[in-house]
Amino acid sequence: MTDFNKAEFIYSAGLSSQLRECDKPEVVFSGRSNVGKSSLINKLTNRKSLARVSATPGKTATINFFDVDTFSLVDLPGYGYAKVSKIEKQRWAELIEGYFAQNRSICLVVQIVDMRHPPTKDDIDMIDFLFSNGYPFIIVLTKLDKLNKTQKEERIESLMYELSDYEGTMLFPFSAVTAEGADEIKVTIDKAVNDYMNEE
Ligand SMILES: Nc1nc2c(ncn2[C@@H]2O[C@H](COP(=O)(O)OP(=O)(O)OP(=O)(O)O)[C@@H](O)[C@H]2O)c(=O)[nH]1
Ligand SMILES: [Mg+2]
Repeated sequence: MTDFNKAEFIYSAGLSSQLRECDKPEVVFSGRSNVGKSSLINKLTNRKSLARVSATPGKTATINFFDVDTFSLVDLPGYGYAKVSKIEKQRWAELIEGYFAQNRSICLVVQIVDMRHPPTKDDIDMIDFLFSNGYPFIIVLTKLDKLNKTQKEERIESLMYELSDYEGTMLFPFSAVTAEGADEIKVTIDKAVNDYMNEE
């Protein structure tokens, strides 16, 4: 099993033209602004502030790359935040679309959804994009600590309907506060990296 604690920041890209060719398979973290992408990366790597976290949505405005042993973690800027300027939104779209348009070595996309609410229209658009283009992906349901047991069960049941078009998608409830779910996610990432390398 990979030691996720040995993670290091490599670089940030603010424009897709700044993206470097991949030298390692990439595990990509995608989700709407403020959903907890950076917090998940910090929890998986056991670091307080490897990826920057903020109470202000729209914190991650660049694509940030972190290396962990044989693979890279890619922190995407969040989509769907209403309060940034149109120009800023266009730059984010250019960045995210530009990233996926490149022929990158993506071994897994970790799509993050707030467990308290049904997926937003933007979430569904993103999941649709991943599904229809055949990207390997899992869904991490974050902020689990904000739900009690009954609420948790209700949300899981509802998600079965909300995500019924994407059969076979694995769901991982997770909390960046309690770290519940972190080990399962790490095992899944590890397996995706190994499967990807064995295919090559
Ligand atoms: N209670 C709780 N709060 C969380 C959890 N994950 C993230 N948060 C909080 O949610 C806020 C946003 O977290 P980030 O990790 O910065 O979210 P992000 O998706 O990287 O946001 P952008 O970079 O803006 O796209 C912060 O205040 C976090 O502390 C969680 O599992 N539980
Ligand atoms: Mg972030």
